[in-house]
Amino acid sequence: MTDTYEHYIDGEWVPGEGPETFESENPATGGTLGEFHRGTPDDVDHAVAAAEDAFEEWRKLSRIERAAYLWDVYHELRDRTDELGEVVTKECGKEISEGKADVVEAAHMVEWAAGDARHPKGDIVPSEIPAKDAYMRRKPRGVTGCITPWNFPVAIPYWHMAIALVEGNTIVFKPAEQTPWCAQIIAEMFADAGLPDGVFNMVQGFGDAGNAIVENDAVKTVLFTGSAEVGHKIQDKLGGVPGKRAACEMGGKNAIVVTESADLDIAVHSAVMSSFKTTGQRCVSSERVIVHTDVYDEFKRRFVDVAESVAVGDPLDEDTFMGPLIEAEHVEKVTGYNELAREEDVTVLVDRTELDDDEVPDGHVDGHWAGPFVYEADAHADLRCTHEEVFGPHVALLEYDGDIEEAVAIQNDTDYGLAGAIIAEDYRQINYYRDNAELGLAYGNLPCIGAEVQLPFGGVKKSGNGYPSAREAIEAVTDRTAWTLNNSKGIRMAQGLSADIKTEY
Ligand code: UN1
Repeated sequence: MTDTYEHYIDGEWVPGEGPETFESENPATGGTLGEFHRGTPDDVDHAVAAAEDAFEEWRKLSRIERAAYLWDVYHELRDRTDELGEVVTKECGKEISEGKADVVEAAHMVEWAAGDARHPKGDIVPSEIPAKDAYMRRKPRGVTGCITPWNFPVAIPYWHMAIALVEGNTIVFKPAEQTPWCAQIIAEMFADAGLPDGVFNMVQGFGDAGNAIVENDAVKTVLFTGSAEVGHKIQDKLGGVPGKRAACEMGGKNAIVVTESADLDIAVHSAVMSSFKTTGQRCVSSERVIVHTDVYDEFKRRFVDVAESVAVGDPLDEDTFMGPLIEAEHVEKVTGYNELAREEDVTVLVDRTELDDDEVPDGHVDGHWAGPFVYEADAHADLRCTHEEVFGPHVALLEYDGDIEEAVAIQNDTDYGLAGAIIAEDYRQINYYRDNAELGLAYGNLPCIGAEVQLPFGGVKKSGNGYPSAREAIEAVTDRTAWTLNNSKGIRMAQGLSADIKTEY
């Protein structure tokens, strides 16, 4: 990439009002991938105005007509999966199978949304009165702001946008500043699909641009996926504003529970996948493994063995399991939490925070590396390291002695409630966990990552308000109308309410 890439507003590529540009960096090498104009609040306001103008025409199309544009995007995502997977890997550092899976997940979401356009919708609702027909309708809410993270730079924008568009909303998209190249390609795909001007707009930039979306009165819905810190600010700002809606999906301090009945092959495999895939940088990644004392020593030995040897390196190399962290500040954050754990007196079992020189691949010394950090801690102690989200390969082993109630109490001892898994062969333990773990996404005998797009995705407690992905996203971007039609010439009311108009004469 050589030019300075632009915003996409009202069907045009524009440099925007601001003088500043920023660069996209390859986190594995520190090299520059491209230069981008930095959007200002004014650019956002232009984009919102364009989206507002486009809304009236766009909402008049049928859902099937709107979905037709998305099928073009779907085919492009499918045809270019390998190429775009490499772009994802280069820009956000996920190893190559994950880079491609990000694009596949995006295609699945577009397929779900566009396919859903032909499905019957709504409910027919009975009435006490035979001549009344009642049914539910959904209407698009209008301009939708989509603020998305870097860790799924293609998939998550489509989680937000595919459904919002099919439902008849128009979009202002503010991608993460770490992954503008992926966002550029997303915008090119919408431009290629020939969406009417103003239906989709993208402003590249930082938090000030995101904030301008949140603060613009014409934006009816904000879809946000990212850090709890930012998500809660958005919820606080919009929570009390009539007519505004914020659907926020944030992080977790997710856990895997391994009971005494567990198959330890499944337990170790699931815990390694959950903790180290994406270098621990999924909002569903697990940073706690809660293990029954009867199987603790064997689990610990096997988990530590893998953590010591798991392949950290060039994410484009198919033999790599973990790529780099996203950026230098994030290495500092993760390193800080690893140091904090030591200060909190945990027992460190594996510390690959700084990789050995021979582990860093040639040409990658300026990458943002940090390997697994594993420790054991008291399951009942009030430690910051076992309660705060690190968003990295930082894992606490927490031993428990007791029944499943005890394990679930430890699992629930967090402000968050996004994802978790139980590894057990005893169905009573599994069912207890299913019914009592405070989670939006719960798994049995599986890693707690890798949800498919047709599942509702989202958390409880501090992790969010449970809207994103599939059906639930439809609720976020539409308003319901309960519609009742009288087919008779007379008016008859329900509940025995008199319809007689009584006069004095
Ligand atoms: C995220 O963790 O930030 O369930 C999103 C998964 C993916 C989405 C993860 N489908 O792991």
